[in-house]
Amino acid sequence: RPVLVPVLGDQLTRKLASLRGRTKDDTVILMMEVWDEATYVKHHKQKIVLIFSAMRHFAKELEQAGWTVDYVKLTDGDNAGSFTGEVARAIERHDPRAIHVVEAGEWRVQQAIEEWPDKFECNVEILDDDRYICPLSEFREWAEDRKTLRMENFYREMRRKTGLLMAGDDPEGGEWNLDKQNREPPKDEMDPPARPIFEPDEITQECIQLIEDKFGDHFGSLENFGWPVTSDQAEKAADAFFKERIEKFGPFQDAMVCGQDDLYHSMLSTSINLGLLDPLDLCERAEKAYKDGKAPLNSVEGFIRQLIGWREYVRGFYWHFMPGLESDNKLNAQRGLPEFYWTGETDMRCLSDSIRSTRENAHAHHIQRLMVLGNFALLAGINPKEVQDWYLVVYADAYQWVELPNVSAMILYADGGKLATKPYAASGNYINKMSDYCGDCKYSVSKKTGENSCPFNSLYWYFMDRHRDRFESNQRVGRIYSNWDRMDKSKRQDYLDTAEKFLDSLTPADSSWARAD
Ligand code: FAD
Ligand code: DLZ
Ligand code: SF4
Repeated sequence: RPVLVPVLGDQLTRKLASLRGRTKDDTVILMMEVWDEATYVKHHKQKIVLIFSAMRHFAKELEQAGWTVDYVKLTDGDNAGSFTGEVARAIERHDPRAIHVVEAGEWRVQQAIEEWPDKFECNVEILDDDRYICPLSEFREWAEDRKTLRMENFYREMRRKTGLLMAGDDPEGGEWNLDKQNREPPKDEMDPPARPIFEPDEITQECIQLIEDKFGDHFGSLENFGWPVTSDQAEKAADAFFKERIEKFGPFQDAMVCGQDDLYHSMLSTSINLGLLDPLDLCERAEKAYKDGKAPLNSVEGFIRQLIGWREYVRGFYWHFMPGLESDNKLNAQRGLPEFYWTGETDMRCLSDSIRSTRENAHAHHIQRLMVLGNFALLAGINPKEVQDWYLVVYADAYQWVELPNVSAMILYADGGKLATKPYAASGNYINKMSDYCGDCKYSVSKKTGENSCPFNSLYWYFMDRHRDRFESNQRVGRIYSNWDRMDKSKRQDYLDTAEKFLDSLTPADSSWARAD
């Protein structure tokens, strides 16, 4: 009797703990396209194509290497629709002596897996996902010892643990974090090389047909589909980043240019999250680029911090604070998501361009997600549930373990400040400084209130005034209230009226964009 190894859609690597050390004649690998996963939110079409195509390619590679793969397609007649249902059917087919499965990335799926030992008669082993640098038990231990959790402290531990950019016990170059050097606004002559686009092959074409057919009403366009769907393609995408873009990755990390969707970002998150790329290997390549004199320390440190700092930190944070994190709403934000998040139809140029990129590429870069789309949702007081659904739907790299901490805690402050020391709230001034959006916008960024004033300006004060009780004592933002208090009463009222008028003009989105009725 074989061992049954279910491999989930975001576990696409032969280095997976459940596959390592197994022999081919003793193992059946089970991969499942299931309705539950494809529809728990109405994912961007590119996201489903990416996952299905990458799963199908991975299954083919395994089969070519001599493994037995039982691959269940979405349209297979008896498809049970869920992971648990499909494992039950596979048990009937293969009569395994045991099931070896790597823990799921997401709470929802892990809850289901944890029922398997009681549900199924064979032995079920749930293994740690050791593709991450920090096991969940280690994060828990680290977090339980502390009153406040800070990414920066966690990150230093990860630097020590991995030895990346370390000079003995000290950080390479004397400083742990070079973020100060990574805030350059865009330059006129910026001309970032395009990332490689991978033309859909036959397998991907089939997935495109399937998704158009079954999920044609989901958000997003499939025209630009060019994501890596195999580890070979993902390695090529990484090669291009290390050759052409890492040098300027750091300085322009927070820059935004209308119509330039990739800039100097790696564009590797979809591949990393699927398992096609190993994050530690990427960090080692980045470190080598520094040591070989091909990239400056601020770029390399910035890249490594995103991966062994932020990425690992949000994963630990997610599991530490679930399931409460999902329903947290400490700022009591109740407004519905504006329809323009789905249609892109707004005169606010920063938002419409970020939404265009999201629709065309199933991607927007970090500062668009944080300081344009996120900042707006925070200031306007959009309820966290709708914002969470939106981010989970629209990005090809979105899985709840990484989306939720970024959305709920980082942008919306819905956790009450467990993750961020201050709300990421900013007026139009910030967007103007870091982008070329404002010049051609219908709104005037220099106008603070009234007709055609940039909505971020009045929304900023509307937000700060609304949450004065909470933020006045905050060391990092409390000081701004003296500016507010120095303004004439009528000016303050002007800000609040302008913001309210703008908010009243917004059409709320229909919930059927994100979830089936
Ligand atoms: P780069 O800028 O090249 O960064 C390199 C890598 O660092 C990324 O590939 C990613 O793996 C990692 N990284 C960077 N920032 C973060 C972060 N804040 N959290 C976790 N990992 C990070 N990333 C996702 O992978 N999935 C999501 O669902 C997701 N949702 C987000 C929602 C919001 C509101 C915000 C502010 C950020 C979110 N991010 C998410 C993080 C980040 O925006 C994306 O990882 C990044 O834009 C992906 O593009 P890139 O590969 O070019 O990243
Ligand atoms: C996101 C997704 C989608 C759309 N479909 C599937 C699927 O049909 N089969 C599968 O194995 N995985 C899918 N995924 C990714 C899963 O949601 C992912 O494996 C979970 O995040 C694990 O927690
Ligand atoms: Fe965005 Fe305001 Fe600038 Fe328009 S003026 S692009 S709304 S920040």
